[in-house]
Amino acid sequence: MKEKLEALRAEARAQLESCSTAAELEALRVKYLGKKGELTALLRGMGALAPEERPKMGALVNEARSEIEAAMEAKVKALEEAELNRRLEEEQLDVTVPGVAAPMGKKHPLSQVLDEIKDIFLGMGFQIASGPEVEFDHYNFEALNMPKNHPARDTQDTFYITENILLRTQTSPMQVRVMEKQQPPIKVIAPGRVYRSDEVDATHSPLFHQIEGLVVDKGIRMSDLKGTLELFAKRLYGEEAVVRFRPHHFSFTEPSAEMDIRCFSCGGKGCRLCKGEGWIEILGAGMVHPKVLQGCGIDPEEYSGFAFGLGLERIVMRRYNIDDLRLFFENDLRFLEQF
Ligand code: 2NL
Repeated sequence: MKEKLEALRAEARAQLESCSTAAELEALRVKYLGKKGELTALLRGMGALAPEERPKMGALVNEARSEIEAAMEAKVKALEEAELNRRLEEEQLDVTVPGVAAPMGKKHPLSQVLDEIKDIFLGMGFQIASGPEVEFDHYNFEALNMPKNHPARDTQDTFYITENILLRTQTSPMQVRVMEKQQPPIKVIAPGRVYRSDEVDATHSPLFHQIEGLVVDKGIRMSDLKGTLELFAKRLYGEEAVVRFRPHHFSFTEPSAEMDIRCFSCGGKGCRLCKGEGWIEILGAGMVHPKVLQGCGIDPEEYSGFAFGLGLERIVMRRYNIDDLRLFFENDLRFLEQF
């Protein structure tokens, strides 16, 4: 029996030595240490021994079991380490390989110029107002001195949702809301989308952008309008910019004017850009009509104000020499990447 045990130990040692996978190792564990394993079988065979032999033999079998267990444990460690090394080798990652650059988006040209214009007015102490694109007829027309059947309404092909609800055709309703809520001093700009039922072509779109401004306080005069807007033009077009004001008419201002800038392409001689005029129209403006102030709860005897409005697309088109408005809204990357 002693020889048998020695043979078993030697055999187990050799098989463990040559074993190379976890599955093989598990099979060896069952074979030698399992309930029906060979060591257990040997222990059972001890009944045949003389009683005084049994403790000695038992100790030997336990010694063999400990040895095989220790060898197995060592093998498990060795296999795990080998597996780890294999994976480290295989999954090697070279962190010095240059990455693939993700394509960078950028600001839409309309947003770039809008942000520039906002910054100019923020720098002059204006606040930025906002408001709904779906408006009441009251805010879009009525409060701006354009009652139903007023001829000025016909020039703005309005998208009506119901008889009294529409898509705003101008950004003025935001400013009407400011005046209703807040007593002067008021100094806001109101940029945003506006909608008109126009056929799409190179110069028309049912959606475009306006920026309006409004200043109301005691003693606001036409000279404040002119100074503010001339400063704006110089900030936007450069210190050399020259402006002029021409009389005009809007229902919500009186008196009203349009501001031109001397053509920055020909310097006033007349060219293709200014259509031979020498001047380019930039914005419309005027002193807020007393009826408009009154309607918004501001006393025109105590306060006066000026307002102005400009179209964003036209400014951006002239700046970058863009001849088709539709390019702004198609979001073709080949166009957008150029700004
Ligand atoms: C233009 C001209 C203008 C205004 C807009 C305005 C707003 C209020 C009261 C009075 Cl709440 N006026 N806005 C005034 C004059 C001209 O826009 O050609 N826009 C593209």
